[in-house]
Amino acid sequence: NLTTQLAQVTFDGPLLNASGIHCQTKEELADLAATSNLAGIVTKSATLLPRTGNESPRYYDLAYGSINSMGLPNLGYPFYLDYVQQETAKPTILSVAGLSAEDVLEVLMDVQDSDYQGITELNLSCPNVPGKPQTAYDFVATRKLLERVFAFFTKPIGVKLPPYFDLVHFDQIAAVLNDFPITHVNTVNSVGNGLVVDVEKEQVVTKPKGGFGGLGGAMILPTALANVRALRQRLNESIAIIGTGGVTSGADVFAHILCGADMVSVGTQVIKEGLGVYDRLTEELQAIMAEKGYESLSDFRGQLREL
Ligand code: ORO
Repeated sequence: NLTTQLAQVTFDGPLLNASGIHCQTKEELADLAATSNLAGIVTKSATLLPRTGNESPRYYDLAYGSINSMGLPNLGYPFYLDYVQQETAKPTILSVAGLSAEDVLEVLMDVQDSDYQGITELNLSCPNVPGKPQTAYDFVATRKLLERVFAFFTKPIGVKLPPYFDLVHFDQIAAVLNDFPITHVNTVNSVGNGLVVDVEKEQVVTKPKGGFGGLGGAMILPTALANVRALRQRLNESIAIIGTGGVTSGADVFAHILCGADMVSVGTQVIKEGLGVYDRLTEELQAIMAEKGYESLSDFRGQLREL
C-alpha cells in the first residue's frame, strides 16, 4: 500500500513528475495522465504571460545528471489553470511562478477566484531567468510575499524551494514558513548556477547566461536529501514535504521518504529514461519495502537513524 496524503488529497502512490518535466503542453500533460505509477501531475511553472524561454541549447544531459537554463518557457497561466480544472485522471499540482511579486499575486488572485480546489505550488526558486534572483534566498522578501499571498488566498498552497547549504539558512527559511498556513514545501529545485565545461571544445554546454544553469540528477541527491531532512526537522508537522532531486532508483525514493518526504518527484531521470521510469521506481521501492517488512510508507517515513 503506497497511498499518501498531501493537503487533504489522497494520492495512489508517492511519485510525481518534477515541475518542468514533460508538463508544458497539452500533449505532454496527456502523456502524464496516462502514465502508470505516476500518482499526480505537476504543471510547468505558469507565469502571467506566455514565455518562449531562453535561447537553445538550454538543457544538457550528463552522465551524472543534467544542467538546464530553460527560462520558464510556458503557455501562460490561463492554459494551466484551465487544464487543472479539467484533468480528472489524477490529482494535480498547479505550479505558479512570477517575474515579480505583482505578477504572482495577479495569477494567484485568478486561481483563488476560479473553481480549482486542488493544490497550488508557488515556485520561489527558478534560477534561470536572467536578472531575476531566486526569491527564497531572500528571507525578508519571501515573508513579505507570503504575507501578501495569504491576505486573500484560502486554497491549498505550498512553495518550491531552492537548495540551502548552511544550517542557519534552514532555521531562517523554516522560521518564515512556519508562520503561514502552507500545505507543503517542495525541496529542492535545481542547484542553481552550476557550470559544466566541455574540455575538448573548451566551452560551456548551454547558451543562456554564459553557460550557468540549474543542476539536477544523481549529482544532487545528497543535497536534496539534506534539504528534506533538515526541513522535516524544522517545519511544523502540518507542512508536508515533496522531496525532489537526484532520484534514479527505488532506493533513492526510499531514502527521500526515510528523510521525511511525503511524496517524491522525478525530473532528470525521466528525460534519460522516459515515462516508464515510474513503473521501475515503484517496483524497486516495493521490493525494498517487502525485504524490510514495511507495508506502508508511514512505517519508515522520517525514521532515518543517526549514529
Ligand atoms: N528550471 C529549473 O531548474 N527550475 C525552475 O524552477 C525553472 C526552470 C526553468 O524554466 O528554467
